[in-house]
Amino acid sequence: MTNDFSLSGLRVGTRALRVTTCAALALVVAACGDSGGETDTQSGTMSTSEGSSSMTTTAGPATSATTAGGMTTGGGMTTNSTPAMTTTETSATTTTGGMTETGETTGTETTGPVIPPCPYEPVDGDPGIGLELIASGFNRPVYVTGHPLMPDTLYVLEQKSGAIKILNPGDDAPPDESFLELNVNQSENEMGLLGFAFHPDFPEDPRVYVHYNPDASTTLISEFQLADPDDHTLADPNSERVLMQVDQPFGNHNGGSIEFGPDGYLYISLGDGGAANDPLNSGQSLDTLLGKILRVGVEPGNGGEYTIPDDNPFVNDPGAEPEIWAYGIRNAWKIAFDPETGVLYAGDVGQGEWEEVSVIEGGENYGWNELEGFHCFQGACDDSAGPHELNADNMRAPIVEYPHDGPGSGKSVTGGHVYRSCEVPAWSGVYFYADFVSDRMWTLRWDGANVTDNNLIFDPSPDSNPSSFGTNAWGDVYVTFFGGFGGSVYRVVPQ
Ligand SMILES: [Ca+2]
Ligand SMILES: [Ca+2]
Repeated sequence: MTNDFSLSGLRVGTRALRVTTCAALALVVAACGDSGGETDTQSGTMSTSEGSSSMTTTAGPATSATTAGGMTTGGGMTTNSTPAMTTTETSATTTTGGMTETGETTGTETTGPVIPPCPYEPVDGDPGIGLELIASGFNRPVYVTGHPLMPDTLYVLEQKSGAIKILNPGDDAPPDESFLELNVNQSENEMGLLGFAFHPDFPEDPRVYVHYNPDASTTLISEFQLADPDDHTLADPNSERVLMQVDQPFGNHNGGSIEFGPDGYLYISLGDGGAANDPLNSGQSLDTLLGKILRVGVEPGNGGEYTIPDDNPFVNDPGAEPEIWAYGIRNAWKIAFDPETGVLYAGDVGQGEWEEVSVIEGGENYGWNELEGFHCFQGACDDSAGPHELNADNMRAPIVEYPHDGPGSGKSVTGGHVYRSCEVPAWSGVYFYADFVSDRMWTLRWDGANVTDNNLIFDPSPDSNPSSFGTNAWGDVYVTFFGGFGGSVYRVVPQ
């Protein structure tokens, strides 16, 4: 295998390699989201289970929904009752970034936790978009997110090692040690460790959540505790509490994201279960958790390991699973909230012709397997709905799509994240997304009613197989690539 990674167009930045133009990588890694036409050799009947059999359909928010995953990028400061961190940041009494307050205890009042001020000098205007290499050498990185109080301390998931690696500021490679290491399925390309979220009150509440496949027929949503509440570098591997177990009828289309919403509930993306054409009709069936976005409270309650929000859209429908938030999903393996607006984006991988990004709203039907993108899938339908409009069958169209062939094409969308960093105010609200197979990357703007911008920004990206986007409390956007020379993590930067 020749590695013809070109150094032209690269320059060394203060921290790491900064890529300012598109360099080509020839190495191709097997697709994760998949393209059309695949069939699984597995067979068997689908049987989802809702985790604890004693789950009930009541209870309110399980978490104090003061923040969405710690993303207080709008300048909001949380004022939890006890300081959660005693790192050097807590000694600051004033800041210039407008994002933090003192973490000191004064009299009987305490404030905290403390997020360091956004460290960047804001860039005027609308600069070019660059990607700064932070670190490489990861084994199939599938997600990156910042520690809620230490935004430039990054937690990176490796799909097949099942490990979560912590990148400290300045690190350019993953450490040997892991924050957590799970035993995950090795045989199925799309399975493994897929999703991760800090509790919204982390680290004061020292719990984290993972979405993974321990074997070829199972998805688990589990909670782990820190081994020591004052040590953010290690989770206790023996502290697993399984919230939800879902049977997987096929090896692919497992979804994979978990994200806390601004309401403090955990949102879970599950694919249609797998194979071609959604043979079990999971997307359009409300009696299965497959092919859905779910919404649950993470505290045990009413005899189960999680709770159902009272205002979930199908709680009063006896034929529907009450966890369902939205349906008609094929394989939205990446979903993300805009931390400022609360808009939920999903990149839903298509089968043979169209890739889409949708804005997810409670109770809505996103079309699969009757729609692929804006188009009818195998048979007649109403394909006249415009972006985010409903068709005649009350199916919600995506906000954008792109084809599998031709200019600007791709074969497996990697849903992105929204930029809210102080570094480039002009980019605030921009959603970055990519294609895992064609390595193209785009930005779009959604104003709540219309896509006001949709631009191809890298053709191709500086590394191969963009596998996920992530963010931190400063609102930076990071990208992970499977890569040709060891998986990598980049940060979106002005150039
Ligand atoms: Ca599956
Ligand atoms: Ca759709």
